[in-house]
Amino acid sequence: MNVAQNIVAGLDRILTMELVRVTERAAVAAARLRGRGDEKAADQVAVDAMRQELNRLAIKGTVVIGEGERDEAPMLYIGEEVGSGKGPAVDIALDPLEGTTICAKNLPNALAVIAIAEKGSLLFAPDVYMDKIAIGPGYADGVIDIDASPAENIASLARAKGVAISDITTCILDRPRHAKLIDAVRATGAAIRLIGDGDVAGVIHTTDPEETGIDIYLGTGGAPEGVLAAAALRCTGGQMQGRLILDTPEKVARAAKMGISNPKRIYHAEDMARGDVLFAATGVTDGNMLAGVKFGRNYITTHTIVLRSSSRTVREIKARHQDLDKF
Ligand code: VTB
Repeated sequence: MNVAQNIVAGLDRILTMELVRVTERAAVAAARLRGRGDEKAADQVAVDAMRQELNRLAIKGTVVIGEGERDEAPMLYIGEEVGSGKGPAVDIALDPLEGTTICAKNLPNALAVIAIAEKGSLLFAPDVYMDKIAIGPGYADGVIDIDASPAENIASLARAKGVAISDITTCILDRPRHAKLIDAVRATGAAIRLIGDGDVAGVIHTTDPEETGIDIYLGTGGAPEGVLAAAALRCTGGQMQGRLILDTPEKVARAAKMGISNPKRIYHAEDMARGDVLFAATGVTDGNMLAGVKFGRNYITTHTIVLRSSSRTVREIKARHQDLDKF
């Protein structure tokens, strides 16, 4: 493939490797504060590290999903311009530490995450809740439906997978708001993996059930995390539907300001992350898919997954960093 074809296909694939450096660096910074009970500090170091590395990339990037509105987040706020400014214009969705509480408690599946897409391709989602449902690749369209009951979705997935309902494992955030959902899933006989935080990982885990043990993600989590998960699913295959929960006039107005005219719209993964998308996630704590950062005497080890939608390539990169000063 020559350079011209490479660019026609979407984003320059060289950026794939560059993104790995970005999440590796954020993950290493956060991992130094694993298990210290200080969520804010862990998040802050991850943000600083990610921003530094991001600003070395040859892109003209705009943060679309970031640390918050400009007035509430000094760095990596929504609308912040990042990158060297010399390169393609891209949208960026990021979460330098997805699962701050998980990291502070040193529990599984904290990640440093980033997605980039061509300018105007990522959903500009307000920081509200999103109702989500996701399954992995290899199923016909229509196997899941956000408007169907949990029992219907689980039965439909079991049929499509050719297994008993009791062989299906769902992933749900452990929150009081999910009490009814949890009861409904338990009544089907399916298993539930309750997670404390980290629904980006929860959704991604559906893409490799044999490795992770998760077949379907259900429930309500952050909308920004929904866009990040959708970006990953665009690359791995799989199906996701999400609907913003705009349950007050204030939220409807906030969403409208961000260009969302239909508050009840159902977004599929391809509506949240369009065109060519690159996605990278590095494990901060050990998880079902990615190992956490390991600090050795002479080197640091990181484990990253990096994905590209136009080629559907899934790469896992285990890096041994011997120049410890670079962090
Ligand atoms: C999830 C999860 C995040 O927020 O989206 C969740 O992925 C949703 O909000 O790790 P609540 O915590 O209010 O339920 C996090 O837990 C934290 O950002």
